[in-house]
This record gives sequence, C-alpha cells and structure tokens, in this order.
Amino acid sequence: MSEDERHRSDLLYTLMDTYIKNDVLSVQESIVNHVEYTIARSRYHFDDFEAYQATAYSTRDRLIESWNDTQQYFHDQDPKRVYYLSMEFLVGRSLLNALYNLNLKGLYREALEQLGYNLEIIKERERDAALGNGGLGRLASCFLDSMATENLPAWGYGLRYQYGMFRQTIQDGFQRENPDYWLTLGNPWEIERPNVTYPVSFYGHVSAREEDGRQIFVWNPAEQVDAVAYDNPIPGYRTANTINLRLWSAKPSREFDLESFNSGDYVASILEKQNAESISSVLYPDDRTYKGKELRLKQQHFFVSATLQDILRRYTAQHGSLENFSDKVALQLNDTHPTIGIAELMRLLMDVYKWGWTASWEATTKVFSFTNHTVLPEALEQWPVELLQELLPRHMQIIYDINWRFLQELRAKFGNDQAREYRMSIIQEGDEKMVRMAHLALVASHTVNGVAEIHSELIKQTIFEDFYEMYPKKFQNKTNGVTPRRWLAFCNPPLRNLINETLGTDAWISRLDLLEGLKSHADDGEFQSRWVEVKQLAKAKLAAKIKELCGVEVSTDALFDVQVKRIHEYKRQVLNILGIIHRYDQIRNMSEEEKADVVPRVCIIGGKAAPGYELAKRIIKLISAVSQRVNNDPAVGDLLKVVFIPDYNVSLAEVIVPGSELSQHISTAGTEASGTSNMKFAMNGCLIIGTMDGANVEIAEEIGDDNIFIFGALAHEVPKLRTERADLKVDDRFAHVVRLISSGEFGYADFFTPIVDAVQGSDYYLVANDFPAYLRAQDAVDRTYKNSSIWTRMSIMSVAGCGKFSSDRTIRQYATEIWGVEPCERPRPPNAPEGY
Ligand code: 475
Repeated sequence: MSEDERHRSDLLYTLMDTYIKNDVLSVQESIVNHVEYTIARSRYHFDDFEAYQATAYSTRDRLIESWNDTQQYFHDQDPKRVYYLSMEFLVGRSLLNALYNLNLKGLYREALEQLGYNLEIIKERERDAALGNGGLGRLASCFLDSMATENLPAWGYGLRYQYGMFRQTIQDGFQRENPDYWLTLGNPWEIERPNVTYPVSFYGHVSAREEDGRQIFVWNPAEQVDAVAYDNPIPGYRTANTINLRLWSAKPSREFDLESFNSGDYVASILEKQNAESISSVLYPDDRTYKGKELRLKQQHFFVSATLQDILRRYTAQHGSLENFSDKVALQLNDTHPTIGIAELMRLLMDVYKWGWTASWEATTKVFSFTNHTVLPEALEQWPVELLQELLPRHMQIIYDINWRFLQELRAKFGNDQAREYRMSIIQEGDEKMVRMAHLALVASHTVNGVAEIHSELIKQTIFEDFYEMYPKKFQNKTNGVTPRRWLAFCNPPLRNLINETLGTDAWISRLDLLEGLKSHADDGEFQSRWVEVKQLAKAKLAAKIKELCGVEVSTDALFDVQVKRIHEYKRQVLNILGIIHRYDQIRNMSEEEKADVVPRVCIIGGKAAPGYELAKRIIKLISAVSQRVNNDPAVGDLLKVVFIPDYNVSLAEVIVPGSELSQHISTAGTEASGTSNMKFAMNGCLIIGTMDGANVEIAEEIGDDNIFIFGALAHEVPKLRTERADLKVDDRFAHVVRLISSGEFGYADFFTPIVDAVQGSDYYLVANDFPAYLRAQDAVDRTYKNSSIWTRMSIMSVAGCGKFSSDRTIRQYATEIWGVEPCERPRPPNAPEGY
C-alpha cells in the first residue's frame, strides 16, 4: 500500500466508524435523512408509509455494510461455497426480521417512538414479497435464514418476478385472482446491480467444426436477452454474517439485433425488444403442472444460465481459471425446476471453456445435488423434445448425449432389458417425445433427497424405484425444518418472552433443542396459566384479523381450529368441510341441554387454488357456502363459526399460526411430502390433528404420540384400499353429509357435483374411508379441550419437542452430508458497538 492509499484507507475507516452508530439520535438522523434525501419527502411531514420506507432504507444501510464485509471475508477465506438454486423464494416481509436479526429492534422502536411513529404500525405497511407458491418457496426462504445464521458461505439464486403470487379475493364465495404488482411503490430491500449483467440466449441453430482434431459445436442463437442482478441481503441471527439472495430480472439486450435497428423500422424494433422483460415478469401460480408452457421453460433457462455464468465468472475472477471448480462449489437444485442447468453447465464447460466431455461431466456430476418435493406423478416435470429442440437446440443435443451414455451404463449393469430402458430413459418415447427432467436430475446429481423420512422412503419404492436400484448410494433424507426466528421468536413475542423467562435464556432461538427444558414445567399449574394467557393474547389478535378480513365476530372462548395451505384434493380440505357439515348437522338437531355440552369451535380455512384447478376452486366455494349457512343459523350461535380467510400468505400466517389451538394436516397418507406449517403450528403450542403422512410422523415421534391426534389409513394400506374402495360400504354419517350437499342444503348443488362425485366414485384420496376415523379423532379433540390442564400440557409438550424442526438442523445436515461446506464466520469488528 502506498502512502496515499494508506491515508485514504484510514480516512474511509474513520468515516465509516462515525457513520453507523447505535444510539437513538443517530438512528433518527439516519431515518430522517432517508425521508428527505432518498424518498424526497419533507422531514416535517411524512406519513406511516413514508416512515416505513425511510426506516427500511436506514436498516438497509446496516445490511449493506454487513453484506459487503461478509462477502469480502468469504473472498479472503475462500472456502467451498454452496449455491441454492430455486425458482421460488416466498420471503414475506423483511423489516422486522432484519431489525431482530441485527439486534436493533429495541433501538429502532424507541427512535421511531420519539419521532411520533409506532414500529408495530408502520411495519404493517410493507408488502409481502410473494415470489413463491407455497411450501417449496417458503422452505427456500427458511433455508436462507438458516444458512446465514449458521454462517455458511452460501448464496441463494432466483428470479425477480414483477408479479408475485396472485392476490386472492373472494367474491360471492368464489375465488378471484388479482395481479400482485408488488414493486409499484419500490422495494427498499434490493440493490440493483446494472453492472452485473449477462446475456442469455434462445432459439437458433447449432453448427459444428473441427478444432485441433476435436469437434467443436457452436450455438448460433436467434434471440438474446440480458439478465440483470438484484441483490437482497439476508442477515443471520446474531451473527455478523449477511449472505446474498441474487434475483435476476430480464431486460432487453444491449447488443443484439443492432442490424434490425438500422434496417428501417426503428420503433417496431424497440417494441419487439420490450418483450424480453416478460421472461421474468410473472410467477406461475401453479404448484402442480404447467404443461408445455414455453415461457416457463424460458424462465428456467434464463434463471440457470445467468446464475451459472455468474458463478463461473466470479470463480475465474478469483482463481484465474476453473481449476478445482468442482471441489469448491456445490449447487443445490430445489426440485427439478432448475434442472436445465445441468445441460447449461455442460455447454458452458465444453463450448465456452473448451473442456472435453469427460472432464465436463465429472465436474457437473460432482457439483449438482437435487431435492424432490413431491410423489405425485403428475407433478414430475416433462418438456416436449420438440419445444426444447427449438428453444435450446444445443441443450437438447447435450441431453441426448447424456442419455446415450446413461443407457450404455444401464446396459452394462442390467444387460439388455428394454422395459427398464423404456422406463428409465431421460427421453420418454411416444407420440410426443418428452424429456423427463427428474431423470436428468437423477443421472447428473451426486445426491437426491426427499424432505421427510417417510417421503424419502416412498420415492425409493415408487417414482424413483429403478433409479434407487441403480444408484442406491445417491439417495438421502433431509427432513424439512422452519426458521424458529420468523415462526416463533418474532411472530409470537408473548410466547418468546415466557420461554425466555422460564429457561432463563434466549439461546434456544438459534439452538432449538434447548426447548426441551420446558418439559419439566409441563405440569406446573402456575406456568400452565401463563401459557394459557399467552395463547389468549394471540387468539385475540387472530380474532381481530378475522373480523377485519371476513367481517365475522368470533368468540375467543371457542376452540380455534385451522387448516391453511394450498387447496388440493390430496390435502383433503374436503374431509375438513364434510366434518364441519356433520358437526353443524348435529348441533342444529340438539336440545338446549345437549348444546350446553358442546365445545364451541371456530373453523378457519384459508389457501389459494391454482387458477386452472377447477375442482379446487369449487372446494373454496363449498367452504364459503357452508360458512354462510352456519354463521347465520340462529340455532348454532357461537357453538360453531366457519370462516374462509382470503389471500393466505406469509404475513397472515404470522398472525394465524400463533393464534391457533388445533391445526389440520390431514392429507391421504403417502401424498404430502413433508409439510412445514405443521412444524410452525406445533412450535407455537398448537395441537395437531393429522394422518401418518409427511413430517407428521416425525412430529409424533418427537413430541410423543399422546400429544397429537393421529388418525386414518397408513401409507402402506393406501394402494390396497384404493382398489377395494368401490366395494366397501360407506359410513352412514358420511352418506348423510354428502347428501346434504347434493340435495342443495348449501345451494349450488350442481356446481358441487364434481366434488361429490370425486368422494363417492373412485375416491382416490380415501375421504370416505378415513371419515369415521377423522370424526373419532375430532371427538377426542373435544374431550381433551374440556380439560384445560391436559390440553395445556399437550401444548407445552409440543413446543418442548420441536427442536428437531428448526431449519438450522436441516441446513447443518445438508452442509455436512451433501454439500461438504463449512461455516465461515466473519469476526465481529473490534470496535463493534454493544449488542451488535
Ligand atoms: C410439498 N411446489 C410439501 C414442501 O418441501 C413440502 C411445484 C411446482 C411448481 C411450483 N411449485 C411447486 C411444490 O411442489 C411444493 O410446494 N411442494 C411442497 O414442498 C417443502 O413440505 O409437502 O407439497
């Protein structure tokens, strides 16, 4: 360092040190500066929304500082890195999460209060970042939080959709979809990086030529768009590390097509280029299928191509070449959505970096691993060969080459077994040839994992049976988890405080196993009454939300019974609503004396139906119709209320989860890969009624099966039950309830016919079969609820047994058992202020 440089560096350090200070006045200065200079409002007049914006920008300053220093530290230490590739991140709000993680919440609350603003109020002005559909996208966000907290040298990569998950409104009981143009009023949490831009190509043709005795393929694309990076800092909890979520946005290419501009129609050329932006503009709101949607495939390629170019560029910039790349990088595929990245990495290594096939394949198979999130066969991604061929001709060629070598390997191992080849080939033969993305992912990944024990076993026996036989060592389990920060400590302060006080520490927030310490208090009467008080506070908040959103007044003395999740036949909202109808029918036929014995219930249902999923939309209408009827029946009163909460999303879940007492996870056994909201509810002292499916199995194991209401057919019984269904007699109560629907008791009888047919005919999801057991389990719920001390004990035991379901545990397992990456914790700056 020269004398001048040293002087400059000293000066910069001094400036920074005096910049971010942790006293109330400095925070106020920072907020007011942002009011005046960033959002350009007057510091004398700014409303709650502007106060939110300025507070967000002020918080962002801290995040950027931590982000920069963390990235510099990673660079200097140069550890193996992991990149989490996901088409979805269901982030939710960021303000409170960031303030809590940075340990600045108290300071900001006070600073704002003195300025006349209430943090609890202004935080509500933030729009959710809803860049995901449901479980898979929210899991990715929980993982980022845990990767930051566990100090892993990790980044997330995804897409910056301009339209997030649609906003659901309910009109006359029907779902309506409204666009979620969430960026309208700006997004303080992102940093645009116009200088981090990559070209992404599509269409065109492939030519070949000889070079040094080797055949070289050249892809001459016909369309090119630019991918621009937007960085979203992800702070860890009580660590100096802040990691990055890099999202790509499509922009018209700067260079391509210049000729068309010079060839005459300037305006038409500009308009055509504008189309480029549509690639990243909308999140597909379907969590099952998107058959043949060209734009979806374009999105996938756009995403992985930009991501891989970025990873390779940063690697070579630091190391001078790609040497040791596969020892220093791990790439996790969140489902098959980014699988085209396998062909793209092969292409980049071979065509751009001029590696041979063998070296390229060795590196590719060493870096990729893949997570499966579903056993439903219709959700397995396939793309028509014809479409891939047209859109990505070079990739199609590479996929054929991979498949050719794979089939050779298959023959070497199993001899000539045509049926097996037909089943396992990456290309599905038939009228329309298809590329099976899961098979490509399985062949090229060193590891594949399911997301709960039962699910990881099932994929070995069903959809991936052949692959398990061929590559048994590739298969692993990584039971999902959720971040205990957002889903307990931050969304439920009264419970957090009670736990802190009881355990004498808040260390459990990043070491969730410590919750076990609550077990010894489970029978303590005084502790129990405080526990009940905490739950009542959360119920009151939820009741107010219900009033605000549904206009229905509910009593907080009733049992709050909840089912919130995407609407799907396999998740069996139908079983829930049939149970509700049964309950309603019983109550309205009771004497006053009998009524005195009923446990009052509020049944809360929420969730979105994919816009093209007709039956799911009918189920929403049925729930609304039942709620109309029940809530207005004077014979029922407060004994039963049914509400459908519109637009279920992350922020609503943060109110619903703490306020619930019973949560339903009642999928047909063997269909729900894991479920993650079950973990959130259990963590907040909500009891679970559920089937032996997904993570319920492990929750029962951890909290004890006497602390959960389990019912229904087991996964191994399901196939046989399905074949016998038609011959079995159905329960009279079931027949009666179904008849009420089809006879028009709730109106719209014709409209509900497909629902009735589905459970009366083949009943693929075994609703009729499980109905009696479900009612028995619900009876047990009522009986237990009457004994507050037993119920509360179960609630405490649920929380105490939840340690396993922290995503910190999940991430540590991924890190050691799949990625081979180690923590890289940035030391706290020596002059860091108290509490930093
Ligand atoms: C499972 N989403 C849960 C959760 O592992 C599990 C599919 C296609 C396109 C867009 N989104 C999807 C899913 O498949 C999904 O959300 N799966 C869920 O993943 C996390 O807990 O059981 O259904």
